[in-house]
Amino acid sequence: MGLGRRPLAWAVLGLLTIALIGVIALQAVPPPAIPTAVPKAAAAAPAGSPTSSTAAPSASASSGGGGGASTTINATEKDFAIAIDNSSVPAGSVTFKINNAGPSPHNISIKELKKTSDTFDASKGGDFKVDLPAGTYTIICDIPGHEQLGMHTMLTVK
Ligand SMILES: [Cu+2]
Repeated sequence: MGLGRRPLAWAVLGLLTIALIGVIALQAVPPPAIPTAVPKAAAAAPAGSPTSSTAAPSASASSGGGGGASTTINATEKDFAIAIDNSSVPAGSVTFKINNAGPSPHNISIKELKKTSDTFDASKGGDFKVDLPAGTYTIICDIPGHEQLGMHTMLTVK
């Protein structure tokens, strides 16, 4: 009677072992799946735009303040032309750094405002500081005849 039962017992044990391995294997698979699912759910929550959209207005508000700017423009004059290195500047204090590359004496004048710098001889120069509101200005040399000979250029202030 022991001979008949033992093969059956081994077979049952074998099936139980296979079943146990199968259960262990099935249980081993789900754990990796759960960790990947949790990060996705966690990542979805921060993506809720209300928090990220509130950050953008505060960043643009900090850059909004723009008051009296102070700008320098290098102005090189010669017979007969004016070259400025910046033709579009913010409203506010503007300093022209004048260099007369000669040979005639020259100056810098804001035609619309009738504001004129000192006149500099050849190889001389100096600063000419003016307060410019927004607008479009004609920069000339106001020595008679020089504008007509070509000493004029445009400056945009905004
Ligand atoms: Cu001139």
